Formats: sequence, C-alpha cells, structure tokens
Amino acid sequence: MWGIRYVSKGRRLMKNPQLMEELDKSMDDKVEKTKLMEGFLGYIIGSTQEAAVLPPLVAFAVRVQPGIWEFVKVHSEDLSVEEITPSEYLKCKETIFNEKWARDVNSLEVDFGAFNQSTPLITLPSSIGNGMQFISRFMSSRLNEHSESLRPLLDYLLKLNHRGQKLMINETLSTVNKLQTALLLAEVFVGGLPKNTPFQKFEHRFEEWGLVKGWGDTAGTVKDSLNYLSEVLQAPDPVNMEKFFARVPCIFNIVIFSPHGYFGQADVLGLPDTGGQVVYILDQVKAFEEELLQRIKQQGLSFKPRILVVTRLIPEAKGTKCNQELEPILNTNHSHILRVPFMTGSSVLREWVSRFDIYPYLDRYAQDAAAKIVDILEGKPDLIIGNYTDGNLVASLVASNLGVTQGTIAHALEKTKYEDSDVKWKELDPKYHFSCQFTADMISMNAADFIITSTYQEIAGSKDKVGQYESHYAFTLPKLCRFATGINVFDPKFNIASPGADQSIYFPFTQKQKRLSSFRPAIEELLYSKTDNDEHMGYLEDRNKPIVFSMARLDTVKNITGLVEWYGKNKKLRQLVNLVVVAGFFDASKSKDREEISEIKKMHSLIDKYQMKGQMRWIAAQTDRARNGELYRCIADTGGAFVQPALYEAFGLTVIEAMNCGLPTFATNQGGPAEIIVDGVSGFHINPAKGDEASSKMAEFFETCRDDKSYWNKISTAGLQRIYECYTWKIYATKVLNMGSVYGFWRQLIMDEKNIKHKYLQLFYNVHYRKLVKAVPLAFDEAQQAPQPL
Ligand code: UDP
Ligand code: LCN
Repeated sequence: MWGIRYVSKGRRLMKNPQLMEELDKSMDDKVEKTKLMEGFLGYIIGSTQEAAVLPPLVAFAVRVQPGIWEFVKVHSEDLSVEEITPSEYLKCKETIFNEKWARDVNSLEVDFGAFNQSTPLITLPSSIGNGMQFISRFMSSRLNEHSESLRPLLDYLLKLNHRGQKLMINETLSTVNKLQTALLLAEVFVGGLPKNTPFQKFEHRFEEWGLVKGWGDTAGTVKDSLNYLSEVLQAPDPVNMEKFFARVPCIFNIVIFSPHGYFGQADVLGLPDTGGQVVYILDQVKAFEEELLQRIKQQGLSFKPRILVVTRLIPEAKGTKCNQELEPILNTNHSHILRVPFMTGSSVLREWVSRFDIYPYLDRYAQDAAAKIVDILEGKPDLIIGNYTDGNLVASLVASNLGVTQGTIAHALEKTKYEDSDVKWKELDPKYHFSCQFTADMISMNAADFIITSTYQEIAGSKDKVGQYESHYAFTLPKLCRFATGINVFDPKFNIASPGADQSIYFPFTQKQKRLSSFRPAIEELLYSKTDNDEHMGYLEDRNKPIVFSMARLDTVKNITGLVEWYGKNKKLRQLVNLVVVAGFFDASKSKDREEISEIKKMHSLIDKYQMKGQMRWIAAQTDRARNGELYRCIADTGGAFVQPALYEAFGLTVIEAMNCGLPTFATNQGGPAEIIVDGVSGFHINPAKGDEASSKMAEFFETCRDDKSYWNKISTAGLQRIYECYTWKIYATKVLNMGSVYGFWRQLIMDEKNIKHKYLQLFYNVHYRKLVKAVPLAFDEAQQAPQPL
C-alpha cells in the first residue's frame, strides 16, 4: 500500500521526512505499521536520506551510519529489494531531471575512489577525522614490511634541507644500518652530557657520525629526537612515529591562499564574503608563527619562518588596505599578506567580485601568485594551505606545480547550504555558478594531501544529518558530470583541528582589570543612544532589560532576519529582553550583493510589521574586533545572551567568541555549533526551522535566570570551560603543523599513486573544468576596456 502511495505521484525526489509522512498517511493500522518499521523495509525507509521515485520503482539512498551508505531499488508492487551501486542510484536520480543524459552510456562519470589503491580507508565512523593517527599507524606497518621498507624514510631524511642547508643527516649515512649505528653512538654520547648542554658544543662530534643540525637545541631534546628515530627504525610504531615527525625540521615557510573577498586587517569584516574566514586566517597565522618559532628553536636552528597569506589585490579598495601589495600582519614578525591582482587580458580587475563569480580569474591568478611567492620566499614554500573553493583550487594548482604538500580548509562547502543544489545546478548556475564551484571542490579535495576541518559534523554530520564532505560522496550534476565517488569521508586525509578565538581580544567579562574601558562611551552610544544614524537604527526604551545579541554578515543563511522575526512574534521574550543585532547596513541601494540586498529589505519590513521600535536596535556591521570583544562583554554585563540563529553554520566563530567572553550562547543545531555547545550544559541548541520553539527556549532561560540568579553564571562558566578544553589556537597550530610533517612524508611514500591521480586530475581540470569556467561571464569594470577572454 505504502509502496503504491510513493509511486502514485509519479517521478520525484523524496527526502526522509516526506517518506515518513506519506508512510504514516498510508497506514491506518498501527500494528501493521510497527511491524513494517521493525522489518527490513522499515529499516531502509527509516535510514533513507533520499529516494528517487521512478514508478514502479523507488531507489533509496540509505545512510546506515555517518559515512556509510547503501543504495537499493525497491519494486512498489512486490516490494522486492535489489542492491545497486552508487552510480546506478545516481542514474535513477538523474532520470527525474534529464532522462536522456541518465540513459546515455557516454555521459561523463568520474570515480575518484578508483585511485585510492594503496591508501587504506578508515573503517570505523568514530575514527573519521582522526586521519593523522591512522596514517601514522599505517605508515608504521608499511615501514615494517620487509628489510628494504625503511629505505624511503632514509631517503626522505637524506633529502631534508632548508634552502640548500642539509638537516639531521648528511650523505655519509647512505644505509639504514649506518644511520642506526650513528644514532646509537650519538644517543650514548648525549646521554652522558648535562641535559641543557647547547647543541653547538657537540656539533663537531655529531658531524663525525654524519649527523648535522636539526636534532635539537640542547643535549636533552637531541637525545629524545634520536631516541624516537631509533625506536622507529628498530620497530616502527605510531606513537614514536608521530613524536619523531613532530620534531623533523621540514616546515619553515607556509603559504595560505584566500583569494576572494576583501582580505584585510581592518575595516573589512562584515563586508559581503568577508567574515570568519579572514578572522580565522589571521589568528591561524599568529598561532602558526608562534608554533614555528618555538619548534625551530627547539630544533636548534636559527632560520626565520615566513608565512604569506596570498589574497587578491583590489584597486578599488573602499578605504581598506586591499590595494596594497605587501602588508605585514599585525602581532607577527615574519608574516605578510601578499596581494596579487586578478587580470583580464593585460588589465587589472579593479573591483571586488563576488566569490560566486570569480572562477574565470583563478587559472591565471594561480600562475601569477606562484611566481610572486617563489620570488618573495626565494624558493618554494614547505606547505600550502587553501581556504574555501577558490583558495583550495588555487592551492591545488600551485602545490602541484611546485611539488609541495597541500592542505585544504573549506570553512563552508556551498553544496549543503542549498537543498538539491547539485541536481538543480542548472537553475542556480546563473546566480551561483555551482557547476564550477562543485567541480573545483572535487578537484581540490582529491588533490589535497590532507583536509583540515573544524568539527566532526563538517565531515560526516551526525546521526540524523549528512556531513558537508559526506554529501560529496556520490552526487550528480545532471547533464554535466556524475561523481560515482567524489570523496570518501573514510579517507584518512580528513582531520579535525578546531579553531579558537583570539583570547587577547575575547576574554571573560569578569576579568575587570583587562576590560577595555576606553570603548565604553562608544559602546554606550552604539547600544543606547536614541537617535538613528548611519551606524544604528531603532532604540531600547528600557535599558534595565538584558540584551539578546547577535552579529553576522547579512546573508540569507545567517538568518538574522529569522531571529528578528522570532523575537517580534514572541510577546514573552519581548517583555523580558531587548534585541540588538549587528548586521550589514541599512540602505539596500548601496549594496552590490544579491542576498544582502534582499535581507536588508526584509529586515526593514519585519521591524515595521512587528512594531519593534523601543525594543530592538539594528547596528551596522562592526569592523573593530577589539571593540567587538568589549561589546560582547558589555552584553554579558546586562545578563544577556548571544544567539546564532543560522539556517546552517559550518563552524561559527561568533559562537566561540561569545563563549570566550562568558556570554551564555544559543546557537543553531544545524552545523558546527551543535558540536561546540553541549545543549543545556555549556549553552543551548536551537532549531532554526522552529522559530517559535527557539524563542520560547530563550524566554524560558531568561525567566529561570530571573528566578535563580546563579543559573546565568552556571551556563556562562560551563561555556568557558568547554572553550578552554577544546577550542584554542595553540591546540590547533600543534595539530596542523604535525599534519604538514606526517602527510609530507606520506605523500613521498605513495608518490607513484599520487602521480597517477594527479595526471587524472589535470586532465579533468583541463578538459572539463576549464570548459565550465568559460560559461561564467567576466566581471566588467566600467573604468576600463571590455576585458579580453583569458
Ligand atoms: N564579524 C564582525 N563584524 C560583523 C560581523 C561579523 O567583526 O559585523 C566577525 C565576527 O566577530 C567573527 C566573524 O566576523 O569573527 C564571522 O565569523 P563566523 O564564523 O561567525 O561566520 P562567517 O562570516 O565566517 O560565515
Ligand atoms: C566560514 C563560516 O561559514 C563559518 O561557519 C566559520 O566559522 C568560518 O568560515 C571560519 O572557519
């Protein structure tokens, strides 16, 4: 009966809630329904994420556990079940959108999984995101295989150098046996020295054994490093392997790509496309530099590290420094922003271009950037890290061109933000150019040596929700390309390294002596003055009420307008608290960003509709991070809360900023914040699809706080504890630099396989991706000639 019901409306794509609802409607008999749900078919339907209905068949994409998928075809009449491949499932799905293409045996199908022959996959969903540990284990067994297995490690060490200066060992140690003997002699020797003896004191002695700089700065550290390697050579094990690679002097220069947006250190935040990614990278650079300096010193070396953040030079910089080629990064000594322009033919593109429209510029940009980088660094970098689709693609091109280890960071993968954006790519393409974006994502995910993610959910989601990367396992862009395997979340390249918030800016409101009281008058004006101006509109009549606060770019997905509406509709909440939101600006005619324009208009209409004057303050985007830190703390002073209402949030830096300031936080359960906050303990989850429920939860919280004064402090303290345990930049930098080192060796070990995949990716890039890019119109600068095609 239910089978018939599914097919009765003809071809369509159904999601789980729809499947369950129709099942419910089709079965009056509760006993029969329970029986069905307990059986095999019930299990299939319950775990199905999506079903392609092609009467009389229904093809199900069943998610057994995070990352584990099965695909089956069920006949609606006899309910017979047949297992099918991901490719067959995708063809069923395509049939709904483009039958001719689905049936065409020559349609383009890509299976990146076919290339992972010698790299084993993780098998336990609970181990997803722990790739480095897994690789260390696998490397150990690889090096254990037979007498010659250790040779690649020796070769790797023999090649180790920085700008021509040999490190750790020299060419005299040409066999593993010789190396082992040298280590033995050296270990006995340093064991006899006081631990703090400087390396220089016994450097000559070491050279006699073929050992050179890089083992450590003192006898103590040198002895440990020697011992880790001796242990690895004796019987490779993952623990010593990781410890050894954390010591290997192989990373001095890092390049970080983030081409899009306004990338600057001041006056850029809150502009379209310029949000957390910029904050993340600037904080990341500081953390990397500190960690590199500490490591280089510990290695007994005197090289200076260099970090370049490579972004786009925008001549029309709107008062920011985005038109400056080289800018030192504040609070660092060896890090710079390098800006390379987008070229159209021989002229420079002068204006900001939306991240969705920049594909035509990236190929040329990668070449120009690579040349500049090599010039400035006087050689190749040791590690290249990309950010977001554009940065990751450029990172892949440059890393493959220079032969450098590559890591990628998504921040957010666009595919999961818009329902069915893959199968409906054609409809969305004029606005978003997803055909280019998803294809570029596939190229860089597959090219990368390792992938850095902020949370587990980003990779593999949760019990009920598909992860961002997981949604790229098998997907299709009908009439363009079928990805029979896009990326597998069990690939050990996936690692979780969560970012932190700059704790010199975001510190608890209770640290009175550190508070930035000089900002108080400006913040007082920002929150409470009664007149409207360019920076704020609306006012707060009763300043004794706590403030519910939010801050984000004015994008649809951030759902600031959603929060305004929830507040507007909830009388109780309006009685208990005021609402303050920092987002975008007020004049839609001044924005060039499609989404921002529509959100600005919506915001005005909601304020009118719910008559919020006197209870709500709308503040324009704030670009001063130090002042924002104090702003969070001033909100905490009112006994308020922070709300992150996004429809989907990849990670959510504002969540950890607010928590670092001791502000109780309500955050979306869709995405990263669900993992950051333990609901009811270190903050609260809210469901953005259920606004009434979310606003009631907030009202309940403030009622409880009114009746029990300790409750607010309890949540505030638990939030801080959560941050200190899991979300700091120090933990992040240690992990990521270790990844650079471990995967740097791993890529050497599997070089043959890497080369084959690399050739395939190159072909795919040249033959397929470039064609898609040609369909993206070039941004046109009025001030210059019509641009030449690239
Ligand atoms: N931000 C800001 N001013 C604004 C809006 C946002 O300084 O008007 C900052 C915010 O403090 C955070 C970052 O921009 O550091 C936004 O990061 P998040 O991860 O929350 O979101 P994203 O914008 O990256 O999607
Ligand atoms: C992009 C996003 O959308 C946020 O969720 C992240 O916090 C930010 O980048 C930094 O990774």
